[in-house]
Amino acid sequence: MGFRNLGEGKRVEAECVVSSAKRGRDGTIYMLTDGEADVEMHSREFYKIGDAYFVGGTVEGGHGLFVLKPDRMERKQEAYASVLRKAEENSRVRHEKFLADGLMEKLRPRIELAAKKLIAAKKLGRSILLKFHNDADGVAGALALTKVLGNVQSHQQNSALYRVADAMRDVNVIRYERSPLVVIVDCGSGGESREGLQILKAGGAEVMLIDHHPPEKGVEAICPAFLSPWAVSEEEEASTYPAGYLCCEVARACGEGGMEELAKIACAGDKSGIMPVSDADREKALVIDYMATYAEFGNRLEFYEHAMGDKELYASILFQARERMERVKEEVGKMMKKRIEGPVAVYTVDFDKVSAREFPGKGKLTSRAFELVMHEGPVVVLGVWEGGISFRINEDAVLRGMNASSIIEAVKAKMGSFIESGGGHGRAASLRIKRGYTKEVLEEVVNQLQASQPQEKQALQPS
Ligand SMILES: [Mn+2]
Repeated sequence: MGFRNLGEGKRVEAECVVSSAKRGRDGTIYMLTDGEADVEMHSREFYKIGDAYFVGGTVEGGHGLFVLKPDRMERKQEAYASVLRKAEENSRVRHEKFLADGLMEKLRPRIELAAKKLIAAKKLGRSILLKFHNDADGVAGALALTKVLGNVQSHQQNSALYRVADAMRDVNVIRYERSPLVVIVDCGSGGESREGLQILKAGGAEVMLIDHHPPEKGVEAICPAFLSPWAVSEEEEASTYPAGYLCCEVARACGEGGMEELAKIACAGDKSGIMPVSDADREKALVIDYMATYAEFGNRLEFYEHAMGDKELYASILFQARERMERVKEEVGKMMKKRIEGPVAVYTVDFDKVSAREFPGKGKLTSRAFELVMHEGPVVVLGVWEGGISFRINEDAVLRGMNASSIIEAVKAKMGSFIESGGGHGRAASLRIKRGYTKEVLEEVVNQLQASQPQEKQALQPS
């Protein structure tokens, strides 16, 4: 018999978890939850938040203010999982979303599952590690989740992949926690992440993945909560639902208000058109991108909140970021070379000749170059530097069969020993190349793009 329908003098026995503790006038005031309901308990003993017990006792008090007077309190850690599961099932979520298009309707159960898990995790004082990608989308998503979770441990992840090395570090962080939940935002599902996730899971973590990068096969099975538009769609459009936006929907489902701004920053940062964004949203995304490029691994979220709230700092970063963008745009334009005439034109830009330092990063530089030619019919732009190639492909070219991740897979299959890692979306992706082999790999990429050119007869009419 649990903590529901308490009454004065009633005898209660239940498996429960200590969900909070605060100092009272005479000892500690604990809150116990059995996953369905809560009850207060006053005690001079020490009980740790997150520990599971079997409790027996009598209810005292009345008028809805009941306190449990225990006569039995026994550690029973094996009860934790079932109390947690009940708490998740009993979490109430809000159903209305910012967007209710076909894809989002299909994603609704996954959003609500993520929300229930976060509500229950918060309620049970569960240990949470929040990992977020180092760009505006990842940061906006993580900020949205902290509105629900409060001050949890958060680490910036300076890669879209979740590598084995990341897993090793994270397993070390969580190894003394019981039932840790690791939430990964805007990274971690793409190619070469599965092995890392597998190790993270083996290290004791429950993994919640909130990402919109095309997932590597087998990733979903590792994550009890897998919130990815690719889970419900195989179309390229799945990539246009940014992870930060998905996090805002999760936060809303948890009952948080005021998520619209963060959702729009995520959309502005990832150049997604699913929500209308203003110049102010774009500015904020630019400021976060700039900061995230310079921030070290493991950087915490408070840093971003602080800068967004500090007018002088914000204005100064915005000024620097814009100035850098402008200068780089000019240089990039001069450096672009057409490698293939068409039907799908292919351009390359050698970034080793551009004076950009860390910001904008190579992906953003490629986007700048892409913006200069993206309206000139079907195009592919390759940003190239020693050790990497970044791909941008416009809609017209995708319609003609060009796909960045397929090209990358073909190149990997042919010269895998030169490739460190590679993957991404169909329209935007990147390759990391072993030092000294960039030229050879670029030639192969260009050959693949040549081989993928549509035959004149099959070429689509311009839409
Ligand atoms: Mn993203």
